[in-house]
Amino acid sequence: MRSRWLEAVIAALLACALGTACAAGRKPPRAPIEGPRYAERADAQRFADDVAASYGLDADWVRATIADARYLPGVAKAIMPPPAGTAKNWALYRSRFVDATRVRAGLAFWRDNVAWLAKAQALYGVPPEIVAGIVGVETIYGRQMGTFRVVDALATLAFDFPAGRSDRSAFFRDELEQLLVLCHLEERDPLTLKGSYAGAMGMPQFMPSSWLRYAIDFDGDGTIDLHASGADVIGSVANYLAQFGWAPGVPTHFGVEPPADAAERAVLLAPDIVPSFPAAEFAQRGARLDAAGRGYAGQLALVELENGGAAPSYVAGTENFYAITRYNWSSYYAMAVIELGAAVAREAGREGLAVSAGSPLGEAADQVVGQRVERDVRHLEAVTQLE
Ligand SMILES: [Ca+2]
Repeated sequence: MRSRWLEAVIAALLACALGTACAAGRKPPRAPIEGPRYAERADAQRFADDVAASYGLDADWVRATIADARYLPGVAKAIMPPPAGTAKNWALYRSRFVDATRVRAGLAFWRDNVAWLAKAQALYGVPPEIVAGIVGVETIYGRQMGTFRVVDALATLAFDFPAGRSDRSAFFRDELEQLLVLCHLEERDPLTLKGSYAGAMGMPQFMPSSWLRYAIDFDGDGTIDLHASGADVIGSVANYLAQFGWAPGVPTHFGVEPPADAAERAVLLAPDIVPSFPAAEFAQRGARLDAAGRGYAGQLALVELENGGAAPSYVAGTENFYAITRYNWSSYYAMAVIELGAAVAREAGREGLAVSAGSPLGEAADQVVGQRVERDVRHLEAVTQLE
């Protein structure tokens, strides 16, 4: 059995090496090349039995689901880190994510969802430009949500995590487990869900565990739809950031010139993106904050963004800059979200699409949000009981 499995893997890898889809690099191919199913893998079936027993799920359903999952060579390839020596480059990163196409798509998303953006801001304190920035950087507002079957992607990374980088198979086994729980609770077919090579789903690219814990039915139609409902996407992203410490009314960052003295600069850079110093200490160590930063009462992080061979860029990040990195652990990501969101908000302002707490959803929608909160509480109770 094992040798047939290996033969199939080799055949699939060979097909990948010859195909143009995999040659495109880290972008997911349109039609992923499929390797063998996990039906014959004893470890995968043991996993299925364990999950079924742990959560009281239908063992036949779990076994059949895992048996249908396929090894995807493109997924194993995409999870590998960029080649050693690839210089970080904020200017290049920014140009990929803050461009005219994305801003235009962001404006359309904003226009379609202005009342939901307002509602999310009122309920969670997360500004519309941050929610819009995240959805834009993740998927260009739903245009690139991933073409891999999530069960295939997660099974590949759970059972055949590639050698050559730190092993994260335990993380992906957990996510595969959470996918099964999610599909059981929400009565979804796990064999039809599509996502990224890492198993992230929908417009906001939620992993199954995040979907279970933070996704909400913001429009109250009875289902959480992160693929097509702008309302559910907006409510879920705002809820996620709120749960990870978003502080309403606090800016994400301030302008700063770093200390000229290398030793002082090193002290401020040491905690990386964790806000660790008051404005006064920035000043004592020779950093020059802008006027708003000098008056800020909270802690700050000196964030350095490399620009390849050119001089780095710096910002002073607040707890809200840090909150955005809980969505994706990268200061480059957070800065792209902030700048794309700001660009979309500027365009929306020009069109008179300002979001204010008073943007009307209407009484009926307010009632729906109330019902939603009750349903979310029941949903969370169900998840907690399963755990
Ligand atoms: Ca919904």
